[in-house]
Amino acid sequence: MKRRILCATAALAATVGFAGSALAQTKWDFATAYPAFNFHSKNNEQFVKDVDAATQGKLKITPHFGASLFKMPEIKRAVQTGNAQMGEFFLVSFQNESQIFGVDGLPFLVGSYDEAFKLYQAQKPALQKLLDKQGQVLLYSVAWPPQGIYTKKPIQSAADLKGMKWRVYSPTTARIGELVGAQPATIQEAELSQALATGVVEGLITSSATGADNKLFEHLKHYYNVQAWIPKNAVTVSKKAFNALPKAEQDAVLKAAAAAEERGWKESREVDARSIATLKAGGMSVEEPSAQLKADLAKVGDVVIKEWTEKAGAEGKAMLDAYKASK
Ligand code: PCA
Repeated sequence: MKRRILCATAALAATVGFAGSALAQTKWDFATAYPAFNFHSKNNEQFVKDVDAATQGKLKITPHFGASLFKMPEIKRAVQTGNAQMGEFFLVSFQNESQIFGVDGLPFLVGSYDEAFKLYQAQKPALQKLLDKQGQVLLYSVAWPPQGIYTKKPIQSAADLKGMKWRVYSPTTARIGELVGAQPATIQEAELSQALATGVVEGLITSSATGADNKLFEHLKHYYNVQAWIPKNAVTVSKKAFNALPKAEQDAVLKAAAAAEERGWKESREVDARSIATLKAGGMSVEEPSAQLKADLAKVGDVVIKEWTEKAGAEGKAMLDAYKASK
């Protein structure tokens, strides 16, 4: 009888031991700013699933969509300070911190996804270094579709943008607004629908995807496919959180991140075509910009690039040179 009790105790200890190791689970919060149905969000969700599968559930990442944990401008700092272990943010909106974040928001520097990817490769070493200094590891970075102009009223030239309530998301979009005499106002995507409904916005530059996600056709009637630039989101993890993982889990994260980057860029291209169809179906007039508008925007673009290059110094120049050499 005594032996039996001992055996039972040993079995119980083994069970507890096993449960203990099953509980040795790391939990991360992943703060994002875009709705769950957005293509970046879906890509992030797949990343989370891949990590879960590859680590047999030992690393559980909880994605928080739609700026529900932190607003987009706060996400980067949240990862930096460890308030969220992972985050996704829009790089160009942090250009005031460093010009390196803004290179993919420069007008008409790239003319296609292939060029945007080359620009990313030229930016990447400096970007990784900068994020590392800020206590983060860059996991992946995925492009939004090319940026076009949405307006309430039709526009033929930059002069038609004068006085327009102009939603901006970065120092460059604010500067463009200033140069054309519009009235720039910073509004996050999460607040865009409300800003449109209350008439705070009459025009903006963003992607077909964001236009479709937010049903911009309910308030704005014109989309000009100007393909001004192809900006990116970055997904980062706190260096401290990453370094605390066992090597096998670190490898699983990096492998899933590489897959997410590849999948995301592919999806971005496809989403552009789908979103333009959605805009049309919603009653939006999708147009090519007039020759005058193109010429006006090219001029504004030159000013913006010149100003950026002056501020970005040797590091910026090296980045542009590396990009041009890779083209
Ligand atoms: N959509 C986001 C960032 C770029 C884009 O296409 C936005 O408008 O905020």
